[in-house]
Amino acid sequence: MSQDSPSFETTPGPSGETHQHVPNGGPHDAGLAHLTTNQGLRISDNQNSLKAGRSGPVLLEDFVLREKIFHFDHERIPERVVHARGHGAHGVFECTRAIPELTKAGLFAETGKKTPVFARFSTVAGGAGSIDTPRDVRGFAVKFYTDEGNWDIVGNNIPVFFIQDAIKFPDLVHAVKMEADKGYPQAASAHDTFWDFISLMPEAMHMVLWQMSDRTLPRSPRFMEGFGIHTFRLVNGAGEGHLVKFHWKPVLGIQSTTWDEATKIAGADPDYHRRDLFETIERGAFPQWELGIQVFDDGWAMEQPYDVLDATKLIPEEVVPVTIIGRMTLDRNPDNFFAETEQSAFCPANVVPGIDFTADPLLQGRLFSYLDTQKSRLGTTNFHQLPINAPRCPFQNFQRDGMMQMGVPHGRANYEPNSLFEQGEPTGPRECAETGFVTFPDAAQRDDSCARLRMRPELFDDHYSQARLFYRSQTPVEQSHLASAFVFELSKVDLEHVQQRMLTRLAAVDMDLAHRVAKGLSLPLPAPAKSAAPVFDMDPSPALSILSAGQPRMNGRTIGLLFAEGSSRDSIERMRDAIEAQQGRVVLVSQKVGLQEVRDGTLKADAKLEGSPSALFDAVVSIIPPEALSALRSDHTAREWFADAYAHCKTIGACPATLRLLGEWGIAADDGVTNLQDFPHVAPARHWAREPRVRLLA
Ligand code: HDE
Repeated sequence: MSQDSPSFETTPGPSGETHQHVPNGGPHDAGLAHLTTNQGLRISDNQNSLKAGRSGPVLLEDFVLREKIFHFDHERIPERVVHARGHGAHGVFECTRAIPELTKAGLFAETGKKTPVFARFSTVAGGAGSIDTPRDVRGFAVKFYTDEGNWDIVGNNIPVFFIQDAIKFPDLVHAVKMEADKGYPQAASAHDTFWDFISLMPEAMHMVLWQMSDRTLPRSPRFMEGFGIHTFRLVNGAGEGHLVKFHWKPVLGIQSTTWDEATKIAGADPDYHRRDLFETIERGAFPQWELGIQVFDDGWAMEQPYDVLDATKLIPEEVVPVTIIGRMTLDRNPDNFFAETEQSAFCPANVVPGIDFTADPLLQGRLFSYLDTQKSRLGTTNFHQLPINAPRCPFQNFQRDGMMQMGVPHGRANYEPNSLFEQGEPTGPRECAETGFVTFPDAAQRDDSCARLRMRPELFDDHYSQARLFYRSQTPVEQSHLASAFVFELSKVDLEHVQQRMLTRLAAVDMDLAHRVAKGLSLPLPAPAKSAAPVFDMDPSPALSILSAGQPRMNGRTIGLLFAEGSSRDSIERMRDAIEAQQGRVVLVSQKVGLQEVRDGTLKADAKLEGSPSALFDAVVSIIPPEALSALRSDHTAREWFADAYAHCKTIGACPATLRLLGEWGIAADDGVTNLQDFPHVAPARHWAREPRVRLLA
């Protein structure tokens, strides 16, 4: 490590990467048995403050108390202005297909090359203490600690964005966050100001269709796609550039919950997603995503009917296929949420040689914002020295001082060039024309006038074609979810002129969609809004639909198994084996917790029925003896457990006694209500044909 970089010790972590610790004898030296003050003084009593006499007032002299309270008073740091609620994990990225012909970036130079990563998933609108499952876009940010410096893909789980130009971002965020006068709603877009703004921003139409789709109700980050959104630039060793879009594809497949499920999960477990990721990693079932790229050149881009630098547009995978080049495995939870996840600072401007930006005006604004926000959130320009943010490769320059400087630079030279010599060599680092980062010279190619204009490129004016593409690429079930989400959100809007205006926008997207939403709101269907550019039909893209990919698999899913005293332990264990054989997981649920007498021994319940609604599981199965029926009959939670599983279109595995109970409760047997034998084969499937029987859909 160079003389200028902070002198942290490095030790290998489980992913083979190096993992930085606070310097020797630091505040969290695990080897130290004694409690000390921050000055290293051993503390004799951590229970009582220093008083004048046994019951006398506390003395100002008590520096141990004062130091402890002083530090506690300042424990909180400002939360992120957006993406405040998030959780993350460490892992490793492995290049599975080298692409030196496209980029000189070292992490893609050889197949098999491994790079440590830290990933953080987040909601956008809610505060740090809000819930994990609101209807919201999810952040998907990954920091690659490469040998050539840190590279961050700071993306979302949706491939497009609300706005085209960074200058609108503060307006967007103000509109979606809690209303300025009321201070509510928290973590919700279903309110006046959001839809007022959106209905005035036709460029947001494509994104709001994604937002109203099931994509914003992910089952957990493990089942989420991620996207870099913007078009970036790859540059190879010969200096040739290609345009690129980045995609993360979850190995377990994409899956979402229903809206009703998401709201019930929010009540039962506000930490559903962070718990899911943490516990899955603890169990060793490491989640994985494949990194894919869509590569195209400038000439092709110029021929498209949309502008690839417009972040409200995507390139269908059917047009430019996604090539998989690597795999990310998250295999280590943070040791400390604050030190790592909360203090992690991502920045789209963190790139490495071989990866460059484009002139996308949204991206360009982001290049400024992230560095700036860290100064107010982490309090110092030296946030890059925090272990979670520091590069794992040596780094050094002549930036000096600042608050909380951890490095102790050596020598007199703190400027460059200098002619101070040490052992015959000039002191300190020098620029490197051969291997240093060089900006790809494409900025002015598109518009050689280079006039300074507050304008957008012409193709940015088409706001509806891709929104239409998205709607028409969905299955009928997804279309009805989408229309219902619009009805729900707009039903929370008190301003009728905003509802009307939004309907004119939807009519410009697709008349069927607008008609369904208008009907749901009992409003007349207005004429479509005028489009600033011609709207055209694109070929539907099945890759944009979640359900087109088929039914979910058992791998990575959780099954709730209800049992009672007197249940057959043997049947329960056979069921568990069959589920685990397919990499599923079983949670044993009962009306009581702890060890229980069952027919052939004892069995310990993992969870109490009350507090473990079926919304927390991917499917449910019930193995109960007839004598348990009367206790279950009078238990409202038990009834809801099955009724919700049914309403959320989940598979219900039922023993004969359970079937009787379901019959009494009017829960109709259908394809998704199976016997115990069939259950493990169909369990994770959703039975959407049931939905119109249990829900009024738009
Ligand atoms: Fe961000 N965004 N953003 N954003 N963003 C932040 O940076 C910003 C945008 C995204 O897990 C902030 O450290 C502007 C698009 C993620 O820590 C801030 C614009 C996309 C995260 C900021 C955008 C994102 C952030 C707040 C419009 C998807 C969380 C705290 C030009 C490609 C990263 C922070 C994490 C966080 C600004 C638009 C993704 C204020 C100005 C588009 C995943 O700097």
